[in-house]
Amino acid sequence: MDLGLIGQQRSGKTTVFNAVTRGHARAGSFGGLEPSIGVVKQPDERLDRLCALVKPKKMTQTEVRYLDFPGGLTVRDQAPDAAHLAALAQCDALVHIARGFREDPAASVDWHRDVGDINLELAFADAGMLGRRAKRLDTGVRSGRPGEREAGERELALVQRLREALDNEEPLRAQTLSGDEQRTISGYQLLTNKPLVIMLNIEESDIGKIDEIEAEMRERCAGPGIEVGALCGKLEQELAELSDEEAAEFRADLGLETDGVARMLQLSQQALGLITFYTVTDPEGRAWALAQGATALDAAGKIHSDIARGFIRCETVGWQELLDCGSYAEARKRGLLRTEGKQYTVQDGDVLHVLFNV
Ligand SMILES: Nc1nc2c(ncn2[C@@H]2O[C@H](COP(=O)(O)OP(=O)(O)O)[C@@H](O)[C@H]2O)c(=O)[nH]1
Ligand SMILES: [Mg+2]
Repeated sequence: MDLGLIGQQRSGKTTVFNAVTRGHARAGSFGGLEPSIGVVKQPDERLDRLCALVKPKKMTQTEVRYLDFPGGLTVRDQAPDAAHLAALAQCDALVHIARGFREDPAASVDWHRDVGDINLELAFADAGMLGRRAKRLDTGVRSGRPGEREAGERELALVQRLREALDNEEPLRAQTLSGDEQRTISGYQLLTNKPLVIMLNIEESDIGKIDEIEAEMRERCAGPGIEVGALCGKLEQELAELSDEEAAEFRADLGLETDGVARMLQLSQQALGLITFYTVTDPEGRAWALAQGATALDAAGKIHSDIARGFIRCETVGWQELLDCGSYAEARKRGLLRTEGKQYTVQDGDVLHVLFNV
């Protein structure tokens, strides 16, 4: 999962990036527009507890990559760099770090305005992309052979529909598209169709009001494919430099209940519509990300294509049920370890064991 950090200049993107990656980032070239890339193992308490029970030799968390670009997305006198937009288009979701701290008393803090500005920037990039596409399709339709012409006309109609949506200030993620239409635009390098997480980077003195702040954000920004949250980037960066125990203690002293970084990861996963399932046997306990609504066969395919090909059936139990039972044997005895077929819709938190034959 690749997450691209976006926002105004000096909104705290690099600060949050450093907090998330705990300084273990692969430093890109900071001179040009090359992003820094940080690979983060997603903390997962459920996996920790499952591994503590089953005691596999190895524990593997899901991985998330964060991309941090030098500069912001709104450059006052010039359009955002095309390479920057193209790199963002490769991401699975965008995380907007909005400025909510008052570092400089003279600077105005207005996260709602900033979110609007950045969304406009993304919509502008998409409108440009679709406009160029429309021009090319139009030429193709005029000169193409009859068979090609029909496909071109269909695509052109779709592109025009999307352009109208943007003109009406609707992001593409709010559009209902068929599977075919989604496939068509998947190669377009669009941005407003991506899931979006808006993280407000707040002042340390506001951490007591996080719930209130998030409620207001939800009210003003909610929409399909959008998640909102608040964190204090500077504080999270400081906490990231401590050991887990020290950080937990510090957090408790501050009355900060949630780990801002873990929360951002969780919101990203929610925006992407992903669930997590587990495979926990010796030698490895592992968490896997899967699209909501995916089947046991899809899950098997994530693990290995051979396992999907030779799929016979799977056994599954909820993570909490397994912990309550204390062992697979006990879960089986109590009838909680169920046998399911290929078409079973995997639930978030399922512990799966696929039986296969190759
Ligand atoms: N007070 C305060 N300052 C912050 C916070 N996050 C970032 N900053 C400061 O804002 C400035 C810009 O941060 P940076 O992460 O480089 O922003 P970027 O341009 O978006 O990458 C730096 O001086 C940070 O120390 C925060 O949560 N609170
Ligand atoms: Mg930066």
